[in-house]
Amino acid sequence: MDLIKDQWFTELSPLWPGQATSLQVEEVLYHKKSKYQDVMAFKSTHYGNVLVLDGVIQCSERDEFAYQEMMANLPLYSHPCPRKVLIIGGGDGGVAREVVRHPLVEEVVQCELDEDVVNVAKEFLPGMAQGFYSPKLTLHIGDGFEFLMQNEDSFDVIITDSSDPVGPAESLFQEPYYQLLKSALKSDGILCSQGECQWLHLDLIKEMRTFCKKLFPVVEYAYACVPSYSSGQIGFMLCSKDPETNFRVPEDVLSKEEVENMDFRYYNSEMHKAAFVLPEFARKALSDA
Ligand code: SPD
Repeated sequence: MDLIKDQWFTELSPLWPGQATSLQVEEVLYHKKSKYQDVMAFKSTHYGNVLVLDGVIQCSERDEFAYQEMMANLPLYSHPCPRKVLIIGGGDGGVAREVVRHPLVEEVVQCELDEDVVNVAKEFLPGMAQGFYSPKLTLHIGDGFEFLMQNEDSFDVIITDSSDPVGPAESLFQEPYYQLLKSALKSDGILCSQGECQWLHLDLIKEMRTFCKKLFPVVEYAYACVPSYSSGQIGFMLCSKDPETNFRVPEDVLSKEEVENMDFRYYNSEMHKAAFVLPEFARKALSDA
């Protein structure tokens, strides 16, 4: 199917039936099939450069910071000392960019399946890909499942920055993957995974929350507003092995000056707390009662 018609890219997917997001295209920068998926980057008229995988928008230069800052900092600021971090996926480099600049993080390992995505990001999304050049980061190209199996009891924080649960990322939304995440975390480890959208995928989120609750003593769902994602929102599934973790209150509350010095554009301590406050329909669906 043609993804671009009359200079408009339209994002159609069975994951959001009856609706679509369109962005006006100035120029297609890259469009090829990798070993795993269809990879496209285009320059849009109002959202900067945009990365699209299998027809679905992954990030735009205009609003990527909302997702990447929250994906990285919700777990990092919920852990008392996040020294060693693993990122699964995240081939555009935006989450890595955020993780490496956290002052307590010493070592970051990233496991991305598709090297073509990394190369496209380096060429067309340089603001995101800068994380790849940090001396704290080691990039491993390979399968996340295999990597987790070989690294038990190793990480303070694991972040899964995946695409949606169709194609290469489907298994990353299922219980066996979370069992592996659990075993790769240290005894007080925390995970944060792409948790889809409460307007579109409440049943999936419920299902994920149910199996996460079997595996972890603390499980929470948070969200951020990202205009270029379908329905304008995306969520994060957060789990901790430490029963004392309270995701809703950051370990380190940042002053206005600290937020400015870190150059955050979305994350601050108030946003951290607010991200867990859900609208009533979602709160009810995701509560135990
Ligand atoms: N519906 C799109 C979800 C995309 C989530 N992953 C984005 C990758 C950004 N680093």
